Amino acid sequence: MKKLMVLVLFCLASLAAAQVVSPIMENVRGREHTSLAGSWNYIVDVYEVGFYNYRWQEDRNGFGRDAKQANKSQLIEYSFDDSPLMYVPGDWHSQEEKLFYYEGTVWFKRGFDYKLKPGNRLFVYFGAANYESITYLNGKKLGRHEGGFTPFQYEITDLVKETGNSLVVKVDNKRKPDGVPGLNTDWFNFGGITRDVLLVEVPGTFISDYKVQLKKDSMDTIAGFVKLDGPAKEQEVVLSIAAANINQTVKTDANGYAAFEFSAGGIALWSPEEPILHDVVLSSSSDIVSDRIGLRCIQTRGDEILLNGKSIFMRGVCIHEQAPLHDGRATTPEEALTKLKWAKEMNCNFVRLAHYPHNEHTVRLADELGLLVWAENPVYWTINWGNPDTYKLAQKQLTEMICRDKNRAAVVIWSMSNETPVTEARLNFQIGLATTARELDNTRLISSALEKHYEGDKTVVIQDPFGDHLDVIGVNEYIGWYDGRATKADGVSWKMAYDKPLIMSEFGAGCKQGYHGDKDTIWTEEFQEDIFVHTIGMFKRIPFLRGTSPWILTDFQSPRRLLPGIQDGWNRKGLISEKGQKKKAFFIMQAYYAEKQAQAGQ
Ligand code: GCB
Repeated sequence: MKKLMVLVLFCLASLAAAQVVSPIMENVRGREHTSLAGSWNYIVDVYEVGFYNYRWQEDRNGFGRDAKQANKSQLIEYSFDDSPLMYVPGDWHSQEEKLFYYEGTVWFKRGFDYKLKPGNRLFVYFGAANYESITYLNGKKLGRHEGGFTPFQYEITDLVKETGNSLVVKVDNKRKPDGVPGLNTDWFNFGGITRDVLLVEVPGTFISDYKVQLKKDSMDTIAGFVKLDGPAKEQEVVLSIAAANINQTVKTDANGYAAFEFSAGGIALWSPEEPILHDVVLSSSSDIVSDRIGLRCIQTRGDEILLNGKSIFMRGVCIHEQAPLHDGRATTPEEALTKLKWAKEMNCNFVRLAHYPHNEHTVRLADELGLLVWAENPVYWTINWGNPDTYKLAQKQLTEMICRDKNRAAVVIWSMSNETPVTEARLNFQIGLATTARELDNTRLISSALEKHYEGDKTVVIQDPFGDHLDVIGVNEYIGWYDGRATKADGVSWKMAYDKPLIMSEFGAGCKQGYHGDKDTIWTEEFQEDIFVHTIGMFKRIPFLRGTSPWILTDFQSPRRLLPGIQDGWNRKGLISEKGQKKKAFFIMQAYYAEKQAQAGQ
């Protein structure tokens, strides 16, 4: 009975998600916007006094009120204006030494002036804040958002003043057993307002959301929708793609929604070799928004992955959102570009953006550069599978990720999770997520990085009941590192229970760049290199292998990695060090991918 209840709950939650048009506006940078990047005042609030202190119970907004002393005898025990400054977007650990290991609440405040044009509407948009945030404008609570890697927005049309606005954000990065991710990860829990904050001005009725992509399994039919938000919901919206002579008019219904489907025969398709993006313009009588959108078809056939009808091998690498050349979270497009260019230099056509949704600019750059993307929901290792609230949170973050990136041709895989041990509760949870993903976007492939097991000591078997629900099977393996020595790979063969493509979504070994020795000495570049050599030898014997993404492009900070003199707080499995120096294994992957590229004639 309990089992049934859980399933019913997941199904209902999935159905609810199917109604969701994006909770955030599509293509926020394509609108009139003002960045609030810069110095914000901050208050470190270890004891949560800004929120729970009895003095604030009157309105429960505490520090959110940004109170100022009204007379010289008034007691107010905080002051944003006299507090130190920190750069937003950014994490607090890399900006203030005292906060390096801090996990808790920090309050941020930024003042601004804004002259809103009559009839227009204003939103404050956050690219992400890790992990939970509560936002206030001029003393009024706008809302709460949970999940550290996806965007959220609040309308502030009726609250904004021409001068002296106070925007306060409480950000709390405490890890929680019921959170997504949960208590345990292998990356640094960077707290802060880690992505852009924008003021976005739009007309009274505006084009809030749209999807312009090829229809599932088609190479010449565009299918999608447009959604208006505001009082004038029933309008004609024109979709034009000038380069392809496309001009389609649709009429939105009483909900401001119109679906469309039309032929775009002969339109140039996007691929890693030719990452063609079309200028797409959507215009209604009150609004106009343009975007650069690629069109491509991704499918599977048996154990093959087909891009625009052609079988491909995905030459990838995993990437964390670690800054490429220093401590801290990567926050700028330049940093994202540095890392994606390293992937290109390694002859990649694919990046696995692990283990959570990365910055929108990263995905847009992948579109421009021609890199296929595996985008991942932060369901990592073990989370509280039995808790319906944890499920809703995972589903919400998945929804926010898919809504944000649904127009990016580069994204070909939605990954539900990473290394989640098989149990029944976990299976129901994940089936619910896969169902949601398909309902929201049936044009992309669904995957997950699964675990595998051995039959005897020479046969690796991939058999996980969740595999039945995936289009592409992802598997992480560490032969030579966590699993025996490098030469073990020579005698191992692989068996899979599905006629589906396999991506080896992780493999690798730790090494300190510049530390040399023989191939039997752990942490040397030679030890890591040797593991890659044997692993690649093994890959060549797996007939259903359709892609690989080694762990990982660059060394990244992780509080689990403590070995003095070697790790010092960094996971050292990077192919490139935290200072941008390439390790020997980088060149092994580069050569393997050059060979794969030559075989494919690309
Ligand atoms: C894994 C995880 C990844 C870790 C990596 C490691 O299997 O998926 O998040 O960082 O192993 O270095 O152990």
